[in-house]
Order: sequence, then structure tokens, then C-alpha cells
Amino acid sequence: MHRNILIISDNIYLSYEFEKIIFSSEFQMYNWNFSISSSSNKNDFSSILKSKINKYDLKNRDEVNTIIELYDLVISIHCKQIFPENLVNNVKCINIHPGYNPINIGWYPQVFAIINNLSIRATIHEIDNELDNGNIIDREFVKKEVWDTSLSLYDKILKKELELIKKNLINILQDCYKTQVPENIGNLFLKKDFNELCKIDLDEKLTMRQAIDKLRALTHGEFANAYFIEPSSKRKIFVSIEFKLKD
Ligand code: 0FX
Repeated sequence: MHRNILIISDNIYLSYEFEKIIFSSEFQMYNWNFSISSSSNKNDFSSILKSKINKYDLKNRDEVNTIIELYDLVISIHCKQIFPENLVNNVKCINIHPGYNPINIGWYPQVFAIINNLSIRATIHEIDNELDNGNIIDREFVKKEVWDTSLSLYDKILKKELELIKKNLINILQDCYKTQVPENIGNLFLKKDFNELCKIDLDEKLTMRQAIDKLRALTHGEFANAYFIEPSSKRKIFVSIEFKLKD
């Protein structure tokens, strides 16, 4: 059974919801600690979470050794740092991924699921020495509609991730869960693929379906993602799409 658990995250919403889960009486016997990456703003997290927040830099050997000494389980909830070999080989590390391993590994999975018409799930898996690759503890589908934007699909995935956490947490803490090896190598999408997608080529020939899919995959609330360059002024013009559903 694991007693000393480190939650490492760069996502405030999920950290807040995770904290609500572990504050229930069922989880009081465990020793929980929250930490963020050095690039995240501590005040942002401290103003929302009740727990004390640490910062760990996983590139720093001494800090990784401290984690190894203090904790017997590390749970990554959208932690943006790569887990080093030393950490993964010495402490059980678990990741919550907002995608379907192995179909959508890597960055912003819902964006690439829309663009490439791939199914999407949320996944909990053990961390090994490759990105989003370890043995799968649980994963569940999220329904993708033709009117979903990146944001609406992302919101459904976060909800599913929290459901999976609630369902599996006690078994993870007691180290009594079954795992499944990922079926294949899958599709890896990186931040640079996303940046590349954002540049709209006004002369690209697409079907209307492809064009709508591209715009909805890049529509995420206030984020300015898709853009084209207006030829005369060379200004970046940002584009997004809006759907209105009638019953
Ligand atoms: O924390 P997170 O939701 O997830 C990301 C990766 O997608 C995930 O695969 C990885 N495991 C995790 C550690 O980091 O990312 P975020 O909070 O930076 O962004 C959330 C969503 O916001 C993203 O899915 C798409 C959207 N977004 C974000 C940025 C910064 C945009 O549409 N444009 C942007 O410029």
C-alpha cells in the first residue's frame, strides 16, 4: 500500500477537483502533497487549493532524489515535465492522460482526434521511460460529436478523467489493479504539430467537412489558434468557428 503520495500537476482545475476527491474521509489516512512545475505560477495554485504547494524541477537531480526519498507514489495530473528515468525506475509513477493511449499520445489529443477523425478517451497509465506509453490501468471513451470544438471536447475529457480517478484511486493506492499493455505504438502529436496546424493556408484545397473540422479543432474558447496572414498588411488574422444547435 502507498502512504506518501506526491501529486504533480500544471493544471489548476484538475488539481482543485482532485483535492476535493482526496479530502473525503476514505482518503484521510494517506499523506498527500501537491507540487507544480517550476514554470507554473505558485500563487495561481495557492489561491485555489487548500493544500500547501511545492515546486519540483524534474531536471534537477537533487530534487528528483528528494522525491524518491519522500514518496512511494507520484501521480501526474497534466504535469508538463518529462519524468526522468531515475524517478520512474525508483518510484511508482502514474499519469492521467487526456487522450486515448495509444491512439492519441502527446499534446492536445482532442485537437488531433478531431482533425484526423480518431476516437478519443481519457486514460490512466503507469509511467515508463517513453511519453504516454506505460501500461494502461483504465481508459474510457468520450463521445465526439461533429459539432464539438476543441474546448467542448476537452471539457468532456476532463470530466471523464475525473470519473476515472474516482473509480481507480483506491486500487492505485492499494497497488491492486490490473494493467494492459498498449496494443501498438500509436500516434504521437507534439506541440510543434499543433503550431503547424494553426497556420491556415488560404489556398489549400479542402472539402467543407475538412475545413470545418480544421477550424473546430482549433477553436478553444479565448485562445487565438488558427490564423492566416493578410497579404497586404502582413497582419495575423485569427479565425475560430461557432456552432449553434437547434433542438
Ligand atoms: O494540461 P493540458 O490540458 O494538457 C497538456 C497536453 O495536452 C497533455 O497531453 C499533457 N499530458 C499535459 C501535461 O499537458 O494543457 P493546457 O492546460 O496547456 O491546455 C488545455 C487546452 O487548451 C489544450 O488541450 C488546447 C487548449 N489550448 C491551449 C493553449 C496553451 C489552445 O487551444 N491553445 C493554446 O495556445
